[in-house]
Amino acid sequence: MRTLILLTLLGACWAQFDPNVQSGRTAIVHLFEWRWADIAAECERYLGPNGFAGLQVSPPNENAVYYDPWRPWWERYQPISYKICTRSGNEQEFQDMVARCNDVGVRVYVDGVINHMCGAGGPGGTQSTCGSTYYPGKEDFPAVPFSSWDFNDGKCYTGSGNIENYQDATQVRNCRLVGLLDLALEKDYVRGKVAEYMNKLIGYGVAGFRLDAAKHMWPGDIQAIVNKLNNLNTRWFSGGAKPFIFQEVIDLGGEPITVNEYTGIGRVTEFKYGQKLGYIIRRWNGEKLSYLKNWGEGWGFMASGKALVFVDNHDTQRGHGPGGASVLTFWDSRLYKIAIGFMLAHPYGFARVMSSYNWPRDIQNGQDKNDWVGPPANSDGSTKPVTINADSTCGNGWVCEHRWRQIRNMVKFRNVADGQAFANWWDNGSNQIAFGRGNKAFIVINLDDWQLDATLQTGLPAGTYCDVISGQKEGSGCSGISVTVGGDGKARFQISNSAEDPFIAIHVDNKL
Ligand code: QV4
Ligand code: CA
Repeated sequence: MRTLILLTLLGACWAQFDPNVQSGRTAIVHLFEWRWADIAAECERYLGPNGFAGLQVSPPNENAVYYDPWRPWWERYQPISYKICTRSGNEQEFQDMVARCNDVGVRVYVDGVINHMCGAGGPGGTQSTCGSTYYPGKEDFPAVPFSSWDFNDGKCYTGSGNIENYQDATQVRNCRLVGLLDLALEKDYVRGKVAEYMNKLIGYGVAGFRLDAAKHMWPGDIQAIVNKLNNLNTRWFSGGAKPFIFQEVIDLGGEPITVNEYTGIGRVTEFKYGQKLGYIIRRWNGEKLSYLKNWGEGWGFMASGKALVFVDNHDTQRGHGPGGASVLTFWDSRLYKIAIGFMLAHPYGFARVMSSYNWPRDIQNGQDKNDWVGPPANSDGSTKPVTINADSTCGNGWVCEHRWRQIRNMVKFRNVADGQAFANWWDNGSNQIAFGRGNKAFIVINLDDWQLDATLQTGLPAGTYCDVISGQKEGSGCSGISVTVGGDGKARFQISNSAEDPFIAIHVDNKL
């Protein structure tokens, strides 16, 4: 009996690390700023059929509306209430999306902005996505309701009331992040309002949450809120399943707050991953691909089972937050595909792919003047739908990296490799590398300035395999390169350094 209770408790604790995905699905996509109606359609027509495990949505709760600059994406990180009412859609559309995605095996994770409300200098009045009235100067949000009692001012000792020094953990938690009104999350009333909002979403069928600005919340406060969360909706999840939690803590070293304070609560974003991978793939600072041999914990990252990994996110792709200079994005598409390919082939962490919209990037002295530009929108500010072109790419300004053949096929590669050990590493001491996943999958990358020509142990059964980067299996043949694996598991690979995609990936589901 005692063991049973212990096991149950352990199960409950561990559950926050479990993404609650359908078995055989392993990677999620951030559909940044997408409308709920478009996401519902994307689940049914693309994400479900192509093996995506889930998706992260932009914050669904009511936010401040800004006209100067005009409808920036970052207004969604300035909550006004917990009504489900944004440019992405209303509550009914949100519910419909979650149900339709779950029905095709695709999970929904909500970006939870619970550290703060809008900026102290926010517009106020009824300038909000649902028309709720608010008074930032008085810290009054009647639609929740929150009043000045519910904010942290009394506990912040900086002159400006803002976070001024990241070396001081107390002000990072108790002061305002870029002027955003900081909630007093130690108050049971505030915790209750936040949990009520999250539980409403859990009721609709969401599978978990990204916790925005987790570094700016005390771990004990986060734990107390998580303890108030309901189990997942049993229409789609097994009884007792807990919401998946991944916390946004940017720990690149050098600050007193580290990810270790948060890994007991749930997963944590591993920001070193995209930063360091950027350095390697760009070959900056003398980095080489061969150094990827011990990628993961060997590089000082948190334990694999605690990590949420990504190449870029909505901040780092436009210079918000620290550490973005080396980060690869769709703007560097050739190297980006390699970075995503590597991430999806490698077993470390739970992986998230980015899906962006285009904006008129304007870099001056290393800073993008247009880093604020919001999603493709009509003149009334409404977000434009994601249209699908005949060649299956997206229109209306949506980039849809997750639909790029190389990326979509590597999501499938990760599913096939799920649970298989990192195996058969090879490198040339420079920028040519290869590795496999058990006897299921194998990838070879050439970023040297010369051709790769090597006969390598793949670990795969003998046969002819279709490369899933240059094409895939179609009917009884390959639309791209084919690779012949001999009875000894070896295959010869030739990759030109000038190829648009200088990498090859094969797996048992694309064997002829
Ligand atoms: C301005 C002035 C302040 C002044 C304030 C007065 O700059 O000095 O005190 O007005 O009201 C926007 C503006 C910012 C403005 C602020 C408040 O850019 O200039 O302050 O609003 O009105 C996003 C954007 C921010 C944006 C914020 C809210 O990145 O630029 O601020 O949304 O709209 C750290 C954190 C980490 C964070 C990262 C970016 O540790 O948690 O910075 N990442 C997350 C999200 C991110 C989001 C937030 C946190 C805040 O991923 O997208 O910030 O929710 O590393
Ligand atoms: Ca705080």
